[in-house]
Amino acid sequence: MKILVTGGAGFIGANFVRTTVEEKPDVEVVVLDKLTYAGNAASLAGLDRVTLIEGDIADADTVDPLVRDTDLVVHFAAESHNDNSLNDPSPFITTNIVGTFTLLEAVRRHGVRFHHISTDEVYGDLELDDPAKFTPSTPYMPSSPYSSSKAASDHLVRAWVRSFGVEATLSNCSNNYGPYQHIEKFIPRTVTNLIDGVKPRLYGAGLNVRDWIHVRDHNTAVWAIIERGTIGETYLIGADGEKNNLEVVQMILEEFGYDRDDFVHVNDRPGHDLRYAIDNTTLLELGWEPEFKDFKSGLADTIAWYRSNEDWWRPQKAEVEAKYAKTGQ
Ligand code: NAD
Ligand code: TDX
Repeated sequence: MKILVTGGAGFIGANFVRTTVEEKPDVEVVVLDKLTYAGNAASLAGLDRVTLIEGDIADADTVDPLVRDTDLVVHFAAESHNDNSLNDPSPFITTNIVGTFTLLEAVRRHGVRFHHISTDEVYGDLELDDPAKFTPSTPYMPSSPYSSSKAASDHLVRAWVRSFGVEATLSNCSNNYGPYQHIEKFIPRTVTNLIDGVKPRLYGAGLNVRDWIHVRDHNTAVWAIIERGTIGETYLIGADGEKNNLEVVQMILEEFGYDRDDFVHVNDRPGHDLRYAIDNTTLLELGWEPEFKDFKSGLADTIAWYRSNEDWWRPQKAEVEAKYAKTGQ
């Protein structure tokens, strides 16, 4: 079986390619990745049965022959960072919306199976004191340019299923953590700051809640949906990992052996979503189960990975922090 993985040099995509190559000996992988600031060929180093093609998912001439020659497209490629989308929304529109449209047209032309990776942020946010969780029938209410561009892409996929009979499934996952995550994101930023002796930065009061899942569990769920999911269905991926940002910073500080209060409050994110939480019932019905049920030990593994892989992240650290300095974060 041949699969085309878009965004396979990014955080979740690279972990997906690694797991796939290790665990599915009959699968050959082609990665299509633009290698933006968030893509890193080094995340795929040392893998057999993987070909990396540098190219843009919004370029039909690049996409068409690759889709024609594959059995399945797993679509991870995106502009993925909320803070960047507030500074400049434009690449979010081109990649997340036009890019998804371009892939959908190609799978429609060639009759290829498609799995679309999306986010729980399309549902907007929940109140902190609301016991509700997101389900596949929660109305879309995205808050940021990032989440609204992902929402648009989800709508395109469903329309191509219904109008053109494209064989697609969708998944909306909660916040991932694990190895190979870009250091602009909360957990790796905090960890690499502490490695550098810099205090973690907490946006606002730090009471915002995220539903953390280990990236490996996200990817085993994606395979469960590809293999056992129903065409046209949307599956929510989450592993009951709700924590507020203050708790996460304090757990990381403790893992480093520092005082729990050794962080600074910085400017809040404009429009900052309060809480995300996933009801994963339909995914459990596919027989999927998370491996990383203990956030503390998954976090400790992740911290150890960043400590031993400084070569991978160091080249980006100064630039990432210079960008945050401009917004007082
Ligand atoms: P990432 O930013 O780490 O990686 C994105 C990858 O896409 C990079 O390798 C980048 O070079 C590539 N890319 C960007 N624009 C491209 C283009 N026009 N053509 C080809 N490649 C392009 O992102 P991530 O965190 O790995 O997220 C992957 C997917 O998962 C995204 O669709 C995101 O919306 C979704 N998601 C992420 C999370 C999370 O917690 N990180 C949670 C739920 C869903
Ligand atoms: O230094 C920080 N301090 C801080 O308090 C950073 C970088 C973030 N935060 C807060 C903002 C959020 O409440 O931490 C939380 C997590 O922030 P991000 O890592 O930027 O993630 P988030 O905005 O929640 O979005 C992530 O999960 C859903 C991914 O980046 C998205 O791609 C995914 O769709």
